[in-house]
Amino acid sequence: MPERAAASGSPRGRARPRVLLVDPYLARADPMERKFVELYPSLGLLTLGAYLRDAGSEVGMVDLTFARDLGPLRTSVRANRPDVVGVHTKTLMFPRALEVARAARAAGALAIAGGPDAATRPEAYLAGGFDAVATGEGEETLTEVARKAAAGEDVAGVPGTLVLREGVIVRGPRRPFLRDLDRLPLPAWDLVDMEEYLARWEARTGERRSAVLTSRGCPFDCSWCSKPTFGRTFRQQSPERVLAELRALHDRFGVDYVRFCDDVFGIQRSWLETLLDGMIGAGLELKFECLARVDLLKPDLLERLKAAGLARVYVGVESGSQKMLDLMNRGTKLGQIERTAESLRRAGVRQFWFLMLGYPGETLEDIEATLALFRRFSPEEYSVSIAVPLPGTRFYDAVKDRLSGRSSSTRREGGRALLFEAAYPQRLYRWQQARFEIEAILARARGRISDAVLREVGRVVDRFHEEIATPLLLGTRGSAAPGKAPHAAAGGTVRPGPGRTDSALP
Ligand code: B12
Ligand code: SF4
Repeated sequence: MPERAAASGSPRGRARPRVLLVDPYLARADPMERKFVELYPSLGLLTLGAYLRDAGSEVGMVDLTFARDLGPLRTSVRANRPDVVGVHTKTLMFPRALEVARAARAAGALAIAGGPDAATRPEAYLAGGFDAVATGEGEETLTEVARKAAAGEDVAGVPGTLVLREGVIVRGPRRPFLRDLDRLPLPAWDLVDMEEYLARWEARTGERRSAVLTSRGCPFDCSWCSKPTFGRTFRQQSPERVLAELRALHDRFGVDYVRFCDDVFGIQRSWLETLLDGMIGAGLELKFECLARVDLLKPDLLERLKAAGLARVYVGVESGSQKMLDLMNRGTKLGQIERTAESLRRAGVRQFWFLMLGYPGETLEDIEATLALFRRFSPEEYSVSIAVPLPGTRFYDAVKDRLSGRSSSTRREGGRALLFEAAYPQRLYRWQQARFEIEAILARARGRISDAVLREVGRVVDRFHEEIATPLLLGTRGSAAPGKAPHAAAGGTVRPGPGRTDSALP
């Protein structure tokens, strides 16, 4: 097991710690990139960079997003001799993050991992060669680690970190969350090639798009949602601080389209209204998109959002069955989904629906209800994934004895792998996903092909589904009637949990 010597820092005695931040995402190595991934620089790293600079560190960054391989990292580590190499992690970057750690350690730097994946499974990162893992919010943790490493002091016990000492994990105390997000500096955009990101967006959409985060955390409590870094806290910047960031992006980089990356955008109505008024008043003429909940997107609010530039909304619809929404502890009603989908359609705002199949308790009838809802509203964009039990969630706890042994789907499978023993076999869910795709194709063909033809194709697909595909995939052809969910009992249910915390809500 790789461990650093006792001091666990490079005693270079520098007055100013030297930190190299690394985003190990390599777009060209990601088969999903062209299809789904929307490229933005990591806001986590840009904020960390700005914060560390303010605290007196020298900060560099290697953003591998557009690189061919790890070459730029190796060059930078050799040239800059950093005290600390800080690596951002998401689930699918794990193997490359370990390679970065090896290169950092070979150059005598302390390798520390942070971000959602390292926070979820820190042990794997320590066992894989990292000297330390930061599990929560990184700003103060990394500042302290950098100072200690540059001074040659041991970083064991720093709040918010884990390290290995003689094969045993030493966990520092939990670090409290930052109280006032307005104290965060603007992201250090100069650390990445903003023009490369913006030019790619411009070539693809005609817009110069950038990402902005206005809050951290989410007070809701969906049973399958993993919140590894910010937990169930909810903190937000003031509308004035958000406006300052929007103005800077507009003035410095010509940004004209913003993606608000908040888990849920505009949780507090009064806050949102102030921000929208400010955006209209500032005359920046930005378009924007965000992720919203159907219970918060009231029709009268939608008009104001539209006036301020709303162009697209990601909506967590998840299921067309109220029973399933309740089992997921979504806290949303079918009526709210229908009302929101209708008003978005009337307002001409693009909708991107997230849908989920295979959640415990779901029967074939529930899937039919989801497809019927999808058919009724034909969202412009959507993703239908098979439920993924993420560690640390009630969903995971409920199925942990029935896991397939794989922790995530491969990038190529992208949301199509069944990672636990569910009510039905994986092939059945994949066929159901295909039905949504067929439905979307038929919806797109509307207006170009006659309605009668489309109806007939729909009928043929439904008959194929009922009489051939389902019985065949369930192995019940010629026995049980399809649609009756013969294996449903195996799915079990997840306790919906204690209900959502509305304390931060208007
Ligand atoms: C925007 C976003 C994206 C953008 C990424 C843009 C980018 N370059 O980062 C896009 C659309 C590309 C994306 C893709 C994916 N995403 Co995403 N995404 C988000 C989202 C909504 C916001 C990220 C963000 O900006 N956060 C704000 C910053 C400030 O937080 P942060 O990055 O966590 O950083 C803080 C700490 O984690 C820590 N920290 C971070 N890095 C480091 C490094 C060091 C050294 C230290 C000490 C600390 C530290 O300090 C930071 C400041 O406090 C989050 C949800 C969320 N609320 O975070 C999901 C989230 C990160 N995504 C997630 C997932 C699953 C994915 C995908 C796998 C989805 C998919 N199926 O394709 C892909 C993965 C792509 C990949 N490369 O591997 C999960 C991560 C789960 C996991 N364990 O990895 C999240 C948490 C959503 C969720 N709850 O499921 N995503
Ligand atoms: S609304 Fe639900 S799914 Fe979305 S971030 Fe909050 S808890 Fe997670």
